[in-house]
Amino acid sequence: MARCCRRGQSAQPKETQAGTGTEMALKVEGMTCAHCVAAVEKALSKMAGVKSAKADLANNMVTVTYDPNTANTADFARAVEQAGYRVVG
Ligand SMILES: [Cu+2]
Repeated sequence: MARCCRRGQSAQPKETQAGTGTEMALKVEGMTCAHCVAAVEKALSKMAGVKSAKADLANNMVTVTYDPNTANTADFARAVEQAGYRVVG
């Protein structure tokens, strides 16, 4: 079995307000294939208050749309790390 996923340390995410819900762009290190993208999206999507998570392998960005009253943004980096990746910005 290919070993494409790695573990890493945490970093501070950036936060921006956008329309309905709040949108946060996370730069995630370690995504190397479609499986990685799916794993990161799944880890974030299943969190309480998260409306959607969209990962872009080309630029290593993950856009999370969430309800700021429900989701704890500090947990996003932790969820990404538990999936085996690292949030770097
Ligand atoms: Cu992968």
